[in-house]
Amino acid sequence: MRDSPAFLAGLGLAPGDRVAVQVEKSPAALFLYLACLRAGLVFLPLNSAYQEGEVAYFLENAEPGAVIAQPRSLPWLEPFTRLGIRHVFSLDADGKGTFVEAAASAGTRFETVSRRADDLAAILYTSGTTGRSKGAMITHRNLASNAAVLHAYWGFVADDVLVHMLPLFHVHGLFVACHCVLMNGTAMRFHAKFDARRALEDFGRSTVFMGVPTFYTRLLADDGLDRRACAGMRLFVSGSAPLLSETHADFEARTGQRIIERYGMTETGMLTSNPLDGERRPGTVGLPLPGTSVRVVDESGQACAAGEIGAIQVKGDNVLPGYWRMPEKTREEFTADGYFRTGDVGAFSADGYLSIVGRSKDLIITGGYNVYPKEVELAIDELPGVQESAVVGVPHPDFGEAVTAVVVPRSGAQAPAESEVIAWLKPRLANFKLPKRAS
Ligand code: MLC
Ligand code: AMP
Repeated sequence: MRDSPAFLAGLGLAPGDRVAVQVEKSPAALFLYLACLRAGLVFLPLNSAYQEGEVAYFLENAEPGAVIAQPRSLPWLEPFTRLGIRHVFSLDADGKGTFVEAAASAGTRFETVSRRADDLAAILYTSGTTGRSKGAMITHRNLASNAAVLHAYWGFVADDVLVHMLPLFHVHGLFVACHCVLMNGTAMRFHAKFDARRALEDFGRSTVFMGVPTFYTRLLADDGLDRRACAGMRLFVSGSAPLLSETHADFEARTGQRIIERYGMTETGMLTSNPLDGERRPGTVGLPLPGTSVRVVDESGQACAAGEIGAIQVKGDNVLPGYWRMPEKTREEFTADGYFRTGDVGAFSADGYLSIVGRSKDLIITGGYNVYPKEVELAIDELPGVQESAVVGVPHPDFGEAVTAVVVPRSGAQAPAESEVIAWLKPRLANFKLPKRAS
C-alpha cells in the first residue's frame, strides 16, 4: 500500500490538467492547493457562492480533469462527467467527504513533478466587462516572484503569526496571505471566515493581519478594538478595494497602528504597497513593489507627469502571460511593449506614491468581491416583463459599494417588485452579486 502512488498522482491526470475546486474554506482545501502545485496540476479555485449556471461556464471553459466540490454543488456536475471530467469528489466545510476518504486509503509514493517557471500553476476566473469570465493564467514564476517580494517587503520575521480570515478562492487569501506564511515557515490562525470578535481574540497572540476594507470597518464597529487588543500586532495590511482615508485615521486613533494599503489584481498579483519603514500615506496604494514596473499613461500612451491622471499599466514577473484560450483578449489587454492594462486609473505623486482615482472598466467592488454590472443586467433582463436594466455601485458603509439595480418594465407591464428581482436572481448568481436595492 505504502508503495502505491499518492492520491492525486494516482488519478492518471497529466501535468497541466486542471483541477477545479469549489469548496468552503478548510485546512484540507489549502492542502489540496499545495498538492496540486506539487503534482504539476493546475489549481482552479471557484468561489463557493457561485451557482449552477456560473459553475457550468467555468467547467465548460476550463475542461478540468477532476472536480472537488462542496456537497451542494455535486448534483450540478452530473452532465459534465459525460463531457470528460473523469473524477468528481466531495469536500465539505469540515474537511470531510469522498475526496479525503479516497486520499486516506491511497498510497504514499510521491515525487514532486518538476515544472518550469512558465508552466501554469493556477487559473483564476475574473469577469469580463462584456459578458463571460476570463481565466487568468497564473504561472509558477508569477506566484514565486510575488511571494518572495511580499515576504521581504513586509519584513516577515521568525515568530510571525498571521490571522487568516480571507476566503481561499481568490488572490488575497490564497496567494498573498498563505504564501507569505509559507515562505516564512511559521504559523497562521486559520478561520473559516471573517469574524470581528474572533479576530480581536486572536490579535492578542498573533502579529500579522490581512483583510479587505470591510474587515477594518467591521473591526472599528466593535468596542473591543483598542490599543491593548492590538498591542502585539506588528502589521495590518489592507487591499482588494479602496481603503477610505477616514478608516485609516480611525484605525490609527483607536489602535495606534497604521494600516499598510497595497494594490493588486488577479492578473498581476500585488503591484504596489505602502512601505513597512517609511511613510504609509492614506488614500494612496504606495510605491511600486521591487521588480514591478508601474506606469501611468495618457490616451496616446505617453507617460503622465506627476499629479496627472491616466491609465495604470504594469509589467513584471508577477504579471500573467494571458487569458486561458482567449488569445484575442490577451492581445487587447497588453500594449505593444508588453505592459498589461489594469483598467485602473490613477496618478503618481512627485515622490512616487500611486493613488487610484477610478476605473475605466465597468466594475463594482463590494466587500472585496468584483461584480460586473453587465452580468447582473443580462440576468435581470431575462425576467419576464423587464425591458432593460442598469446596475451600478452606490457607496455603502459596510461593503464599500453596494450593487444596485434600476429596472425598466416593458411598456404596459408593471415594474417587478424588488423581492421579485432578488428571487429571480438568487438561483442564477452568487449571493454577493445580488442587488441590495432594485427598483
Ligand atoms: C456576503 N454578502 C455580500 C458580500 N459577502 N454582499 C456584498 N458583498 C460581499 N462581499 C451578502 C451575503 O450573501 C448576505 O446576503 C449578506 O451579504 C450578509 O452576509 P454577511 O454574513 O454579512 O457576509 P459575510 O459572510 O460576513 O461576508 C462578508 C465578507 C466577505 C466581507 C466577510 O464578503 C469576504 O470575506 N470578503 C472578502 C473578499 C475577498 O477576499 N476579496 C479578495 C479578492 S482578490 P443575504 O441576503 O443572504 O443575507 C483581489 C485582488 C487583490 O481583489 O488586490 O486582493
Ligand atoms: P480582482 O480582479 O478581484 O483581482 O480585483 C482587482 C481590482 O481591485 C483592481 O484592478 C483594482 O480596481 C481593485 N483594487 C485592488 N486593490 C485596491 C486598492 N488598494 N485600492 C483600490 N482598488 C484596489
